[in-house]
Parts: sequence; C-alpha cells; structure tokens
Amino acid sequence: MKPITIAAIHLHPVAIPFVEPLRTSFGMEPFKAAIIVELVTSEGVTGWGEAAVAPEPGYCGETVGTAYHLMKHFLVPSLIGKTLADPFEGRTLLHHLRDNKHTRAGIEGAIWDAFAKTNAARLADLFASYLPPEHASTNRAVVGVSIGIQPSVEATVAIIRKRLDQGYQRIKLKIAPGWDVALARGVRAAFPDTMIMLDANSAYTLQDAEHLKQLDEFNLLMIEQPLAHDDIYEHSQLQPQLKTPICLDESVKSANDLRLAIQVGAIGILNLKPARVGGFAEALDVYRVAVEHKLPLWIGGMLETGVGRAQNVAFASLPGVTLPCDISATDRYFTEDITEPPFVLNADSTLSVPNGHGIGVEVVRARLEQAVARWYEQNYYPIG
Ligand code: OSB
Ligand code: MG
Repeated sequence: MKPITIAAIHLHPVAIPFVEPLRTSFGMEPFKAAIIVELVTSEGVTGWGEAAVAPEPGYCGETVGTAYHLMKHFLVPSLIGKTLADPFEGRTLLHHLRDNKHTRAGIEGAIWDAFAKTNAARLADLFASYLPPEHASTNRAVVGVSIGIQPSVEATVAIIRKRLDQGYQRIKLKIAPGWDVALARGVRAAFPDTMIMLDANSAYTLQDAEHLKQLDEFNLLMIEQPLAHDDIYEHSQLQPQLKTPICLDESVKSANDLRLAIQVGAIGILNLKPARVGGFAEALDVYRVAVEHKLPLWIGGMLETGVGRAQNVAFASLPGVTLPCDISATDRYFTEDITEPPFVLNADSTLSVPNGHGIGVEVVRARLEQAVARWYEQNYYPIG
C-alpha cells in the first residue's frame, strides 16, 4: 500500500434541486445539500468525499452548518501535512471528534478515494482487500427505491407502478402514525408479489406495539426503525411481538451498537449506511459483525450526490450485502448531478460498479461550482 500525504482539503457546501423530494416522518428536505470534500495529496492525487448532511436537523442532529464548522476549524487543520500508511488511519486521526459521524465520514471517504487512486485500485477492490478472499466485489449492487409519504394510497400505487416499470424490484415506503396500516393494505392488494418494506424513521413508541402488529398480515420484507433513533432496548421488546423482521437504521452507529442489538434480539436485518457509522473503516467492521452473525444486510442511502453514491455502490457490491439496497439511479434524484457518468439502472435491478480507480466517476468542476453558488444563494442558513 502506497501511503498518502495530505497537502490540502477544500470544502464545498452544495445545493442541488431534487427531481422529487422525499417526505418522511421527520419532514422533507427542500433540496439536496451536502459538503463535498476535495482532498489533494502531495503527489497531486484528488480524493472526493461527501458529508451527507441536510440543511436542517432531521434524520440526525448534524447539518451543513455544523459539519462545515467542525471540518473547517477542527478536522481539516489536524490533517494537513499528515502522512497516512493506510486508509484506516483516517478513522484514527478523526477520532478526537466525538459523535458527528456524517461529518467525519465526509472526510474519511475522501481519504479512501485518495488511497484507491494512489494505489491504482477501484474503491470496491480496496474495501474487499480488507476482507477474506471470498468477499471480492461482485461488481454490481442490487438496488430498490425509497418512496416518500404521498397525499393518498392511490398516488402511492401510481408511483410504485412507475418504479416497477423502470425496473426496481424492491419498494420501500415511508410511514408515520396515520399513514401505515391502510397504506400497507392498499399497496399489498395492488401488488401481491412485490418485495415491499416500510420505514418509520423513529415515529412510534413501544406503546404502539398492538397497532404495529397489524402490519404482520401484509407479508412485508421488514419494518425499518420503528422506535427511537437512539434506542436498542425497546426494539428488543418490540421484535418478539412482531412477525415482521425489524431492520435498524438510525440506532446502529457503530460495530459495537450492532453487537449489542444482536445480543439482545433487537434486530433482524441491518440497514448499513457508511455515513451513519462515521465512514468506511467502521462500515467494514460493521460488515464483519453482520457476516459473522449471518445477519441479513443492505446498504442504505442519504440521497447522495454521485460522489457518495459511487462510494455506496462500491461498498454494496460486497457479497455480504444480501438484500436490495436504497441506492437508486441518478435520475431518481437529480436531472443533473455533479458527477459523470450517471448511475443507470440495469434490467436486473442493479447498478454497476464503475471501472475507474477510486470512486470511478468524475466530478464535473463547473457543476460543482454551480452547486456551491446555489448553496450560498439560498442563504437562509449561513455557515462559517
Ligand atoms: O431513513 O433511510 C432513511 C433518505 C434520507 C434520510 C434517511 C433515509 C433516506 C432514504 C432514502 O430512505 C434512501 C436513498 O434513496 O438515498
Ligand atoms: Mg431509514
């Protein structure tokens, strides 16, 4: 492994219009926001990362503003001039910042991309090089699509039909109290054989157990994160009351969280978002724990730009990822992304891992600059 020396890190806060916003139980992001991290090595290699943070707190407590502040004043200065022998040193060097996993993951991802490019490897192969030989990249990610809360069941059925026609073979529906049992019933009646799952984004409490039991009759693949975003214990009390497997998202922020959730019976399936656990070093640890316990695993998404999407597709191509992922084609999110080429859905509901070194897609500088200008134009959440 050739080491890298970090010469410079540039932070690009971006705003990009969504084709279709995603309404969840915690709200709706008005536009795609992120901090795109550009890391330049002493050899002139550029690594790209994405802190998948929203303009407002919602899915997590971090925002574009908090991430920018912490990166600019605390993370970037501690990294400039440092030589790293391998990508895992990125996690170690960022460890002094507690919590703030998406912020750390943005920088850590750029370190992984820089290592892959410096060592003339695809990111997917670099990830696999830290796993046993039978975990080589499959070169594609099996994917589905996440559908937000709609005005009616009929509108939801129409969107599902459109997504199935496009070739997505697994449908995830966002739910919230008042938008759950009737939705599942209507959608299941319209699509008796489709792989359907629900995602509550922490909208229920353990007192809702009786209510949630009604979902068991609809043959759902799983219910994602029904209870509190920081809870494991109450999920362990809910799971034995449900036939539908509980998938944890928000609650698993580290490999240790996953060990605990498995130990107490709080989890049947894991949605692993590399961003949520602080980056790819920790994501590889989480992956190993899931494989060791034969826990079904898939890779989630944070509506990433092409930078984060390429990284997630690379990770999702590892064979321990056993269920369809929340990583859809570029055109489901944006008319124009900041990277080229776009990710296009294959006929078998997969996205292909690009062939180039590192993330394997190119950041189009003019589009990045335009997206940064858009961030500063919206100006209702000043950063600094
Ligand atoms: O809970 O999985 C979630 C998007 C933003 C925040 C949280 C979630 C999501 C998604 C979308 O479900 C997944 C994607 O298509 O990127
Ligand atoms: Mg989720």
